[in-house]
Amino acid sequence: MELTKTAFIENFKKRLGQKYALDVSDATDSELYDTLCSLVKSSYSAIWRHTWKDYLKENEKQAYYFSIEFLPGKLLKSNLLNMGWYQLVVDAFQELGLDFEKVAAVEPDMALGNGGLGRLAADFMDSLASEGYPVNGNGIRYKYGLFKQRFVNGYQVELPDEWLKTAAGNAWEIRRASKAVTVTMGGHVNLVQENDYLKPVYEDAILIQAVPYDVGMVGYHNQHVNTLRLWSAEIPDEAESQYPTIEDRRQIEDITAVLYPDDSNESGRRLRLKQEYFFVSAGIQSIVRHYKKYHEALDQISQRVAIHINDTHPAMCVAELMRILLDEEHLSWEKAWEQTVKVMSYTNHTIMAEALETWDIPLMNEIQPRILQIIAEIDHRFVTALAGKTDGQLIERTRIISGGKVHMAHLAIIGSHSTNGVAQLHTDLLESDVLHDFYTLYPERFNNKTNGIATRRWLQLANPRLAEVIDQTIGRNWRQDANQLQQLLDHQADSQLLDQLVQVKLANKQRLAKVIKQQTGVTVNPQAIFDVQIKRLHAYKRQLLNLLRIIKLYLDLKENPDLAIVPRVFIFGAKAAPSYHYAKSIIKCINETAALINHDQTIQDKLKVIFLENYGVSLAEQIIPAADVSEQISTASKEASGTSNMKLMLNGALTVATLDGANIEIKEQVGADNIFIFGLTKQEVYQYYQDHSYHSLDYYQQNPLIHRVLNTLVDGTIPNISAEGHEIFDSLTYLNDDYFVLRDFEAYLRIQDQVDETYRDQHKWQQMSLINIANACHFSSDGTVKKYASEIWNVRSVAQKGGV
Ligand code: 26Q
Repeated sequence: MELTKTAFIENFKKRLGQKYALDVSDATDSELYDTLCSLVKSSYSAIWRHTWKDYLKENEKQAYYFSIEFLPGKLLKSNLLNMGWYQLVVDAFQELGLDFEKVAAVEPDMALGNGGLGRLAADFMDSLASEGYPVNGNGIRYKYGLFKQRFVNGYQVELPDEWLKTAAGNAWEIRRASKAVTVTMGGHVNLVQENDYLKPVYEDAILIQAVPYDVGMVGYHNQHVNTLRLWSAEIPDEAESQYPTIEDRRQIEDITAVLYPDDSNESGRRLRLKQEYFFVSAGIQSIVRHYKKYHEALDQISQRVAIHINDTHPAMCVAELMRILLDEEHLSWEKAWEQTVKVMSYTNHTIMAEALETWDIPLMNEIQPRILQIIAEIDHRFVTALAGKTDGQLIERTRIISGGKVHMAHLAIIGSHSTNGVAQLHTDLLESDVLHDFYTLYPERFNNKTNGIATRRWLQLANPRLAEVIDQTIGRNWRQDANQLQQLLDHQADSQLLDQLVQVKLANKQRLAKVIKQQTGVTVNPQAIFDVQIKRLHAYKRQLLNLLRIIKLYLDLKENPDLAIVPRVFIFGAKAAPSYHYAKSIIKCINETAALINHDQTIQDKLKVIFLENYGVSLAEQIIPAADVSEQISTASKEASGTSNMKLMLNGALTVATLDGANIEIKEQVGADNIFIFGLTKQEVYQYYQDHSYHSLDYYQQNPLIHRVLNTLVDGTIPNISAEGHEIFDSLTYLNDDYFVLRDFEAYLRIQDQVDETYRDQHKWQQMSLINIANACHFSSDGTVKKYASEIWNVRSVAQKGGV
């Protein structure tokens, strides 16, 4: 792949001429983008071919990461970086008189995920390729990704994300019609005795053509390209005549039309279950077909194949592999089950009880009757095997089918050899509480894998200025091995370096200030503290705690305009699920508070509140490098891990945090002096649950400050929120404040005072920032996937690392 700038320019001009019959000076950004992608793609396609051919030659065990969400964002820069072309292309574009950033901005975000879980899957794909693991992704090619968010009168409005309709389309995918499989859904099934097995005979079932679109996942400087395979639902050619009406066609095409927004409260949507079975069945069929091409014995499949179930959404993998091994390959139940459990592993991403997925039995029967039969048989054998050996109530609590519902987490745990949480505290809670019954049954299956982030995207690409300063300080090896970032710890006293960190942060804040000006019209002062909370809008994440403090500061400044506070710009980015009424009310209240404060001349530059529209991967890449303060303030025990905490830390922000999720591990890494911890602990939260001694109304009635702040929600101080303000007021008082916002309020104020005080000592602040950057390497997803590979999947790295 050695390439010179001159050769690249020549290739580029030639390709542009071939594709569009244009000279560089006449082409649009979109045409330039498309040409560049096409060059990149043809350059890695030979490596891509070799990668999977080598797997075969070496008879490598391969793993498949099944996830209903992948959230890669843009891929151009990431591919250029990983191929070692980045700087060369930037230079070449400059020589051609082209604006590389403008051309790169043409690419639509691939937003096939909601947030943490989908982005984690994308960071894992980057790390798996970069570490040379034979691991491929399996998901859905949604026609519409996560909705686009607009604010109208301060309210969230959702628009469709038509990412495939943009001029650029998806330049990275390859449609592989030849690899299509047929997914069977609906109808009825009868088991007919044939020779020595039962043959399922389907009646009135619908056949769906599952067509894979493959996206290359390019490893960093290692000649290794894995595959992200995304499935699209189509009408099978041979069945064209069976689907005469437009309605029938739509039924099929709808399956992969839209990504469901994270909505843990609403369940039972038939289309969602169809999506789950569709990509599970397509993926498993394609794995088995591939396996059979090169291996004989399906009763040994676990030696060559591992399948990962990312949250419960793909939990039907267990039943689908059983179906194929039983119905199509005629293995005995015992053999099939033994292999299935060895093949499967499962990650849990939530402890919120209401988010644990269940499906009504009649619905499951309607979507795929054979799968329900198999799940019922797994359930029956589970109960029978335990009967008499364990407490009957424990069996009732852990069985897969109960109360008229199929419990997907139970299916995933019983049908796999590994269940992991995503941060130590989360795993502890699974073992001691949420999944305690399963832990008593299968203690050896439980393990922790703390989440991680891809340092290539979140530092090298998002923050090139910081990356360069790091290069100058410790050399470039950290680009290949994130652990080297720890060497920065030897430079804590280097005041020249600390000054450089200030300059980098300032430049990044200026860049973000431009984005803010463009999007909101508000001018922010880059000298102020940039205080950032970016994550989905959820009651447990407590954006409200942040808002109440902002209101308090506003009231203080109105009372005393000369109050000496360190100026702050509060920056929010968050989408609310369209049906999550309460979360949308919080958005409205933040927007109205922002309007009030930002337009109040007396406040000047001391306080600004910015809620950026349409938070997503690309916006995160702009915000994170500019952050001074990272808000990680969920109610202790509720945030399974969090990953924006890791990204912000890596970019030198200091964390204000509760002892929740991975925040605890961040604290362990940087030390208590280099993070701002406050609030209830998990133990204290659980104690309140036990003794019911929390009465939030008392805090409102007895604490004058809380009284004054909450009143602004209902007394007209903040305009245009009469309905929303009352709704939130009531939730915090009469409805007893489920997430302990009022309980943690004063502790939050105190810790934020400490933040101010520390910021005034810039030397101290920059030192703390450096310690955070250095220790963020513990949260590199390269390290995380190595543990998945060796401790769960038993796959090995097959690529040699290249240079930096
Ligand atoms: C549920 C029902 C119907 C439709 C969709 C859903 C749905 C979709 C997405 C439910 C949940 C999700 C996503 C959950 C998620 O992102 N969880 C986060 O996972 C991160 C990665 O492990 C953690 O860091 C976060 O703590 C966790 O909240």
